[in-house]
Amino acid sequence: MALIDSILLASKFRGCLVGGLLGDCLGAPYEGDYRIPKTVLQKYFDTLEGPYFKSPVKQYTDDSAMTKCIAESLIAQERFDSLDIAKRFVKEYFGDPRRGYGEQVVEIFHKLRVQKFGDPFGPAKEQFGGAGSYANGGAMRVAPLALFCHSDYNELINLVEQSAKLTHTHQEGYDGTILQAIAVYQSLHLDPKEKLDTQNFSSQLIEKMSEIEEEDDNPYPYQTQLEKMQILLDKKEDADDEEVQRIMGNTVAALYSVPTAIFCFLRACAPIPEIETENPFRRTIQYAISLGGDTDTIANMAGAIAGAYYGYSVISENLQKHCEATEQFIEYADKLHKITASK
Ligand code: F2R
Ligand code: MG
Ligand code: MG
Repeated sequence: MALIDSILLASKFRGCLVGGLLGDCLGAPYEGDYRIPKTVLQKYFDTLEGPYFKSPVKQYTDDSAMTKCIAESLIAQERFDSLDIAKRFVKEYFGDPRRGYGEQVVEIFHKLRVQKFGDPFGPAKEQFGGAGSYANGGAMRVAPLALFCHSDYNELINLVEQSAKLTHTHQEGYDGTILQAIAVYQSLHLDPKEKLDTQNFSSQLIEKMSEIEEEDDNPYPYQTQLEKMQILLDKKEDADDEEVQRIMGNTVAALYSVPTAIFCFLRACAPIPEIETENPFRRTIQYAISLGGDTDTIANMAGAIAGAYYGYSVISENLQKHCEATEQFIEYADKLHKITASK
């Protein structure tokens, strides 16, 4: 792993949180679409990135609303506090419920409130008849915690699992959250001036997920999905979008969206046909959205990983100006950097 100095690390913190926010805001209008023509997205991004014009900001969704809660809790408590995070989720949801939350997760917020937070982990265990949620709601909000634990891998795994289990007790739900956090962690520790070795990046993820999944009941679903990703990345001829959708998936299931987001980041290191930009961060989120399905969340997760790798300086100012709460997310990143620097 490269030695990352404090200035670069601060930029990576900002890149991660702002990158995730932009993926959410820019991907949200397309959430649920089957696939979005590359020409449509090219025009959308060119217009937003071009000379600034005044227009209503693209609003963030539940992805960033819940990310905000985790960031604010870590900043206020200077430690991981599951009860505090649960309280913030509930306050945020009831204060601003129209952010496109998952259909079932809101039941947890109701129960937590009625039960006065007696057991912050209790209601999540009752979801889906006791099976727990396997969706990507834990992964989409985990970036601030990955930043907070950037210097301690074991702490990262432990706290990320706990953060997920406030809402996602299905193995695929919390392991997907861990995978997203590990991808951010790996990106933070790499020097963006050196060419990214995509095969090495994915091999390291596979190795780490095989250790995580060793302790689970089901046989290695994420490891298997990441191995498929590696084959796609290695293809001499570009995999077409239909093949990527079919193999990686683009749904709300964590298993079919977290590895997809990682694929988007790794694939977008190099040019992609019909995506005309020299900027690899923009290419990442533009590509993620073009795959359709859970566009806000896949672009959010891909954006957080890409931002943690490239740093803030690569993210277009004009794209930022068109998104809600950018300044707030920069502030979170700076505060988290300051707290972790003094830990
Ligand atoms: N909810 C959405 N999008 C719907 C449309 C939003 C629209 N644009 C609007 O503005 O209204 N997006 C958000 O939800 C995803 C994250 O979901 P989360 O937080 O994980 O929620 P939940 O409720 O736990 O799971 C979501 C769905 O997944 C299926 N599911 C999960 N576990 C299951 C299980 N064990 N068995 C069967 N189904 C399971 C269910 O369909 C859940 O409703 C993000 O995309 C975020 O952007
Ligand atoms: Mg959303
Ligand atoms: Mg979504």
